[in-house]
Amino acid sequence: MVPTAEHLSMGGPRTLPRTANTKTIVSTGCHWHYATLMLIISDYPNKQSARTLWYHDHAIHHTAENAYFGQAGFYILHDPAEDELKLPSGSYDVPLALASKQYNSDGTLFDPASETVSLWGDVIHVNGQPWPYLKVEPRKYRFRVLNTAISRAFKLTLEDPSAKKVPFNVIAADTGLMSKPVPTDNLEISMAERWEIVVDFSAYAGKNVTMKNARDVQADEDYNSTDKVMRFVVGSSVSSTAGNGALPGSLRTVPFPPKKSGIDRSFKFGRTGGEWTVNGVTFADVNNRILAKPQRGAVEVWELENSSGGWSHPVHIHLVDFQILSRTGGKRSVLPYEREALKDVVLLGTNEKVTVIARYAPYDGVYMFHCHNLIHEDHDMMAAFNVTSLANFGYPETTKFIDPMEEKYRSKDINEYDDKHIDEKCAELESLEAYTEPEKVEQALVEYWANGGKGPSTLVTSTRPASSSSSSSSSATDAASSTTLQTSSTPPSIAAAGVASSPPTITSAPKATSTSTRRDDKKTSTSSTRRR
Ligand SMILES: [Cu+2]
Repeated sequence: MVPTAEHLSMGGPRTLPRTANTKTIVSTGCHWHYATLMLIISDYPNKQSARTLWYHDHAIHHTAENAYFGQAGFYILHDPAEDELKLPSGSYDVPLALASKQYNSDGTLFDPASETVSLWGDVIHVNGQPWPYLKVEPRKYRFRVLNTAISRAFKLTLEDPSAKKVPFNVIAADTGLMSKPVPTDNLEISMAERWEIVVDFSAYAGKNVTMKNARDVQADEDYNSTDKVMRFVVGSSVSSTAGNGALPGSLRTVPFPPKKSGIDRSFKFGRTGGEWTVNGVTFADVNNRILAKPQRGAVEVWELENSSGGWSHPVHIHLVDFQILSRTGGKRSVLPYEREALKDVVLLGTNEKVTVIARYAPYDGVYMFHCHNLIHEDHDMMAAFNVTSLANFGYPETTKFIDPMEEKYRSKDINEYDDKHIDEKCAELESLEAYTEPEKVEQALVEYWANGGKGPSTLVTSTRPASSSSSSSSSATDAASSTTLQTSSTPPSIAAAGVASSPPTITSAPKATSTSTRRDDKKTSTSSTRRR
């Protein structure tokens, strides 16, 4: 049994204001119908625009192993505006959760629990299957690509049988649709990022299209077959032409934050004394781990710097949707599709410095930001920021999530899982009235800051008494897609794509990547297990 704590990685304004618990709230194997709870608690923050969210375990110091062993899944929101675009839908809208695993010689999964540096993995999974294939029709598909790997970033390409790159369009990111489709022939996706792409297979009827991963992605360690991801086996007939038209020239008006110059805060993601740190602080440093106190609703520019040498760090900021303004110091600039997107994760490549702008709203309270290499996060590259309250705004919430260590939010042992106890717990959660009217809160904050921050400006925690409850309905939610990917046990014919015709043989399995002893900075940047 390992401790778990849920986290809906939605980054958007409605992220749960939870900091990591230090005690078990539920244990693996318990009766925990996450999706059911979502639906029962109508006030769970589903009031976001259409987007591909995901949830994963977030128990302190156990996030990597729990997510790695499967406590992760898609959580997809739809909305009418997106439906009107007539994008590929239904069986032509396929979530693809990438991962990278390492197996023991007896076929069991290697346990990353004692890993402190990175778990690269040499076996690429998609939706839980190693190197699978998917039968597709010769038409357009929407793929919601999510990287659930705990340490590996991908740079994806699609190749036809002659190894020629297949072009595609990127249409959406972590927080939903981008401004417009961005054509590309490669896609960089680091851990926890979501990028949605539309691929047109119409020119490939009867052929295979293979999703490949580049070599030498950032500073990640390569193995024999980590350049292969999955294959699309394109059939010869199309059973429906719905959603198969030309992509719209514009997808939506993305709510980018108002422009602002200057840098409000800087954070260095580094390696200090054998620990992964943010500005030299680890999450275990309870008294110092709140590194910022943005005022509620304020727009801030944060500079994120990778100062750890030969590593990359996907930085995830809870609560907010941010825009990537600049990327300097490394080999890349802001990528073309990143320019059109609002994000909740951004990859800080080797030596890179990235600036992001966001409105710290609508909720106040303590939120985390951390590296989404989950090994780094567990050891202990995570910090917090406290969005300070503005009093007297008439917010409807009866509950202030200022202190996650408040007794009523503390982890508790749960032993009763019958309907009665579940109903009681749901009623208790519903009574918190959390997130009931985010639109009103957003509006009040925008007006407040549009007036230069004047008005009811006391930066204190509201002491407003509880208001009567107001109800609201949740948006439609989907459980993880039921789309099934086949394993490659009966591989399709393969032309000259340079891919083995059966699950590729691993000729260079990972050496002991587990390093229970912490290494110093110098050693980690020249790890002897590296391919390069
Ligand atoms: Cu990291």
